[in-house]
Amino acid sequence: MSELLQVADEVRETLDRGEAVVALETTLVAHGFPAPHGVEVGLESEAAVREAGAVPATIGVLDGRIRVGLDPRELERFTPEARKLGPRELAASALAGEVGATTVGGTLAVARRTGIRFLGTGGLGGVHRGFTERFDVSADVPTLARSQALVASSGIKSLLDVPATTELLETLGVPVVGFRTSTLPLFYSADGGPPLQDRVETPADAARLAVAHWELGGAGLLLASPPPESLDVAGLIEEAVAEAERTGVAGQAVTPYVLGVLHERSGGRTREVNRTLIVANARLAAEVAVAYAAP
Ligand code: PSU
Ligand code: MN
Repeated sequence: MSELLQVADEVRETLDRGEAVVALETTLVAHGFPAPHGVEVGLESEAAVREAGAVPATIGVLDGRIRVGLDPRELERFTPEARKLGPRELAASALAGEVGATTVGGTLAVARRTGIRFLGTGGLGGVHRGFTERFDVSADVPTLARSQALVASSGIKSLLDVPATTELLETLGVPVVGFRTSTLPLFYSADGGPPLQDRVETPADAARLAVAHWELGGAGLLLASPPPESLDVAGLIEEAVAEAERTGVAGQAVTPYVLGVLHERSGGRTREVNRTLIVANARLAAEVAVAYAAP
């Protein structure tokens, strides 16, 4: 295991001192944005985590190892050619010596092995639209249900079937908690989502809730924070999802395809909102991690 999993010294030392660490994924870097914007978003997210007083641990597969904590030059290797890794692909990709970009699910699986409890992302993966015809549920959800970790996101990616995903999260016992909101943020847009029963007003309250949930043997929680800038692109999403379906784009390719179409058709506006919300969620995850680590 020690051979396969390589934790950066700074991350290891910070964890050993019981201080705040936030896991970040590499799928966003490789596939969430057209190059070179993904790397910029990754670096900005790391900077936001540091500003909040935590240490970033960006996770990905390089040179036969599952790496926890990457330097900027290593981050640049996560180009669109990188393989997208959910939890099931981690081992094979490492053994094959590929460059592997971890999704939220893949990142959580590694974070769990490493003892990292906080992660920031854009929107959680979930139940894809049209799942009754063609089953497609992101491994993000079951992996979160198995990990004692809190994920800060702007809700669930609204290109998915949001009601079906919230039902599945309930089935799996994953609390969905609004951060200063009483409705679920819809990724690009702050409003219009289903009501949430639980909300918190501060990172310290979020940390307290996570601790209580974990004390009861619970596992993952989703902390849902509205995007700093809100954009209503429901029509464009319909269009892009229908187009993916028509052109036979399926499985792991759906999310990057739809995000790409949205970025293009919105004149780059979805890309800008996506960037700001990812960085804000990285910062929020760090603030909760810092509150959790505080004596
Ligand atoms: N959030 C974003 N952009 C993304 C993703 C999340 O703002 O590209 C990625 C994450 O890596 C997430 C993945 O884990 O999409 C889910 O993909 P799938 O539905 O294929 O499991
Ligand atoms: Mn899928």
